Amino acid sequence: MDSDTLDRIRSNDHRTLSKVISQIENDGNIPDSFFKEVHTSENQAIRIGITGPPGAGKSTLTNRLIRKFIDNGKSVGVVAVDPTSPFTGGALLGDRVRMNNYIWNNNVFIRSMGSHGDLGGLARKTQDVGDILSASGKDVVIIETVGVGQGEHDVAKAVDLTLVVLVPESGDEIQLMKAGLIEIGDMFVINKSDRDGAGRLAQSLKSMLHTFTNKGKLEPPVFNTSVDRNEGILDLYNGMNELLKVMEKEGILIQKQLDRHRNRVYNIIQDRLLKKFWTQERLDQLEISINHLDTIQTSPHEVATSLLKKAHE
Ligand SMILES: Nc1nc2c(ncn2[C@@H]2O[C@H](COP(=O)(O)OP(=O)(O)OP(=O)(O)O)[C@@H](O)[C@H]2O)c(=O)[nH]1
Ligand SMILES: [Mg+2]
Repeated sequence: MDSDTLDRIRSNDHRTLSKVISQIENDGNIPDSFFKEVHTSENQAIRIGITGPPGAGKSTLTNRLIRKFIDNGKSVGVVAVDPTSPFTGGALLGDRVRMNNYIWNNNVFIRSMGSHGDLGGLARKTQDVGDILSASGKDVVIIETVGVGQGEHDVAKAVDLTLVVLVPESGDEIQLMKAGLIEIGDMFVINKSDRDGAGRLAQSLKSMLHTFTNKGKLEPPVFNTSVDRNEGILDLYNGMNELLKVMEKEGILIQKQLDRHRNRVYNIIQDRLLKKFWTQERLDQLEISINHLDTIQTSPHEVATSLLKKAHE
């Protein structure tokens, strides 16, 4: 990683962006000094997370929002995070094709990123990629991720504003609560509102959000869209900008950024300690210790303690 690379990132060279992002994705050893430089040249892009169940219309919506942003003179970087599940693999390929419209546009950069099975690391990597896109001068960074589990929720937390996309079939309140989508959303979109049940879900969602929003917190707004038909996009776009303004005024944005900073330090240390601990030798020791039927007799706590003890010898 040389200073040329940094200059090329700052001058919005998309090929360099792509190369560096691959390196982050593959856990290439990028020195701290590089991230330090990236950090100082960050332009504070607004980071928007778009999450929701598979097939809810997140990519179609992202496409519409890209159009709105560039029509308003903003540049956009998009990361579509693929938790490498067999269910999203095919759809993601579709995303790439659909989002290809912007390939020659210097104000739009789109990338997908996989987890290689390491969901924990994905949140950290997504943050790093966000920094790179921010340093390239993008005004807005959009992170699309399928909201199905904790790992993806962590990714959703890597942003300033989380938009949860639901569809009329997304289920009742209890299911939504269970999926953990309620507490991560700063705003909600009920897409495919051309279908039955959209009005009903919007109503029950609104009353649920009203009940569950703590005093002093902002109550997340709910929008209905049919992104396929380009309906409701303008309201949503305006609503999002309005919400960002309020969040800034109320000090919520800065608080989120501080929380993120704390989390990142925490995650980086956790990742590094784990990596350092699990040397090939220790992995081998673990394998040996579970290779006997009588291992079952030894408590996992005991095995862990013994491995940890060896670490200090
Ligand atoms: N009826 C209807 N279909 C829609 C609407 N918006 C999107 N779709 C369709 O829903 C399908 C899924 O859309 P995507 O944008 O790929 O959804 P996604 O949430 O990105 O999907 P994953 O990334 O696979 O989770 C596509 O066939 C869209 O054409 C809508 O408003 N109404
Ligand atoms: Mg998608």
